[in-house]
Amino acid sequence: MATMADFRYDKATWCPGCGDFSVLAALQQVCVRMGLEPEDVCCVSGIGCSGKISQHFGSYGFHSLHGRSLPTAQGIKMANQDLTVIAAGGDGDGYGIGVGHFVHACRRNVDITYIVMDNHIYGLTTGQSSPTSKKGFKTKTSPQGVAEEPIKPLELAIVSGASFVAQAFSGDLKQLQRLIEEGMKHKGFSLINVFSPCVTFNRVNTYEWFKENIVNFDEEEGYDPTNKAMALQRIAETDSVCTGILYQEQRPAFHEVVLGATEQGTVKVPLEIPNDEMQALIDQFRRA
Ligand SMILES: Cc1ncc(C[n+]2csc(CCOP(=O)(O)OP(=O)(O)O)c2C)c(N)n1
Ligand code: SF4
Repeated sequence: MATMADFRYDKATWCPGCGDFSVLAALQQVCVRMGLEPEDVCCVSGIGCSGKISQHFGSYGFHSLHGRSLPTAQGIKMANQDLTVIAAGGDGDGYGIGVGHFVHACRRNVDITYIVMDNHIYGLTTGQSSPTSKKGFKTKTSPQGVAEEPIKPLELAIVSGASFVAQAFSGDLKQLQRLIEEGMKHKGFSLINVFSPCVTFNRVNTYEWFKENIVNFDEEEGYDPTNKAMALQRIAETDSVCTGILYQEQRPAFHEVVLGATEQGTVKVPLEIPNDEMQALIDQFRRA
């Protein structure tokens, strides 16, 4: 059985105190707890400090292009449903350049888990505003304060059809682990947006700030994560500063819909095409 050490690869190069350390540790612990082996898992990331997670995590990995972790991860899952596929990256990566892929992944419901390390800033490129930066936040690219409204990833995910939407905080490792595990067990697309403070470039959304402001829906009496209207209303009431399983619904995963129960992903299909099938294909083109 695999141990934490089996899910370690190289030494993480994040700044001391970066929230991403907790996300990596939680993912490693959950994989061990779920009895997975490194060869059962594939971690796909985009570009950014957070995107380095696929180098630090000791499973199959793919460090994809900026904003492109989701199409890559979905392709891997469709090719091989036996793999547990994790996509991971930052708020800039996923909700900026990658936001179109995000919306389509939500409605498609491919059985992957998407972990976004949301620090409300671009860390790797040294502190520009990101799509989740709050209005008025002063950064290198917004010296007078961000002028736009922020993207709301939780609401966007829910209205786009995501079947599992959760939010966690790097400062609460226990809940973070539980939510990642629930997301990985969920059959379909799961988003875990993690408040993961950038201690170097974001001096506003700090650990202390999150601790003071977060409302934990897992502990809220009467909160029903299967009630979409309630989820949207309560998230808005906390200005999205909430944690827990926020929304969950059961519906078939994409591979079950398009491949059916008996068909397998392309990785299991023999490489050779029988001559008669090839001839039929050529004839079809000749007729066209
Ligand atoms: C096509 C393209 N555009 C821009 C960049 C530059 N770039 C690299 S990382 C990044 C932002 C990363 O921010 P975020 O996703 O929030 O991750 P963090 O570093 O904060 O973890 C940008 C703009 C790039 N690598 N590729
Ligand atoms: S710059 Fe920020 S996000 Fe990047 S490693 Fe350092 S603390 Fe983490």
